[in-house]
Amino acid sequence: MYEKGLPKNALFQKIKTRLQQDSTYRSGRILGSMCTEPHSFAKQVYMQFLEKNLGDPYLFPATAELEREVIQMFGSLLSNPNAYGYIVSGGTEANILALWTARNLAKRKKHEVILSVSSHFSFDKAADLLGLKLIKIELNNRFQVDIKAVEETITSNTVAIVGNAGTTDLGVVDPIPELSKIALANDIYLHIDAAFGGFVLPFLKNLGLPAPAFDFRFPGVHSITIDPHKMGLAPIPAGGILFRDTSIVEPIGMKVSYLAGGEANLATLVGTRSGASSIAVWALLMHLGRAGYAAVVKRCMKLTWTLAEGVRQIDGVSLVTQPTINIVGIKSDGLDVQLIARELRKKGWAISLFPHHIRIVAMPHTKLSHVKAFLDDLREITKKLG
Ligand code: 0PR
Repeated sequence: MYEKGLPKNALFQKIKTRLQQDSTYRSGRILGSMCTEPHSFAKQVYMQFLEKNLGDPYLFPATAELEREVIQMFGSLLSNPNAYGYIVSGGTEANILALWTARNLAKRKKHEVILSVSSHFSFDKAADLLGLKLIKIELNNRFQVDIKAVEETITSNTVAIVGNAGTTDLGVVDPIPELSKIALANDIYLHIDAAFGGFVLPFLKNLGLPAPAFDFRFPGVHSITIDPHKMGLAPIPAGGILFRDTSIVEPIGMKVSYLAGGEANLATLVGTRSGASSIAVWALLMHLGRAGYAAVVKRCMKLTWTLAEGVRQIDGVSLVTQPTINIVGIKSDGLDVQLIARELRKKGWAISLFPHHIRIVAMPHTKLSHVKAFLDDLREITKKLG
């Protein structure tokens, strides 16, 4: 810090120069991110309400009401208008809240959680924080969790099963109806991680596409993560956690007595938290409506198919699996996928690299010209390496 502050204009200039090395969604080079340029209306709204703090809902009861309405809207999208929940900092916090709830509800001495090997690493964080043992289950030939293995792994220590609705690496949906049956039969908490897929899967049906069902219509499902700051076009931070009803979160609720409006029962991980996030998400849902989101998903799915078809036509690479949502996994049988990724990155493509495949996410900021340019480079690289 300087002794004497610098003028604002000089600082804006400095910030712009300093941030020049950052990637931008506008450049079209970001093909490996699950986030995107926030919708301009959401940005406008967000910036106007930065002072709102939902950590003290009595000071901002009207903002708290908008958050409740957002949760209701998500609830009806996910077949349960009575859902209870919060707009949180992201999928990580949402997943931690779900497992925290499951652990405390179960009231056991040992705590095991069953989930697939392709579950997001936020569950590893949750396990470390909450003292849970994760039992990771292998995948079937469709890259879903192996249901039989889940069933066989249940013990009296199992406090939760996690199902994925849109895995991070391939966008695959686990067999949620079966998981729900298993969870009900064994009286175990079932959490669904739809952090990414939650804003895609409900709109596929509108487009006449196969959409695996994953939501509260299955009675075993206790909670769902659904993140507005991924495919929801909301400014960061905006994750979402929904519980089947308000009673489920009781074991993690904190009664806070000293707030201005009296006692509050708060069941979030963080205290002070952004009200602007909830207001911006509310505004976006009202502005875009289901049709608006369906249009966003349609565009992304068209790009996904163009990409998938392009990959099929390039010698040396192939699809890991047919994409369900706007995530494409590219593998190679003959070439080293790590090498391909390195060459792509040299050419300026920001792609994600998993142990055996490259992941491309066709996001709202992606254009057809970006996909075509990427395919041209991929063709050239595989030719060179082949
Ligand atoms: N659950 C799933 C299925 C996810 O894919 C992610 C994040 C999370 C939970 C955690 O969400 P938060 O990151 O909001 O806490 N998946 C992305 C990923 O790992 C996160 C991401 C986003 C990474 C943008 C890079 C990036 O540029 O790919």
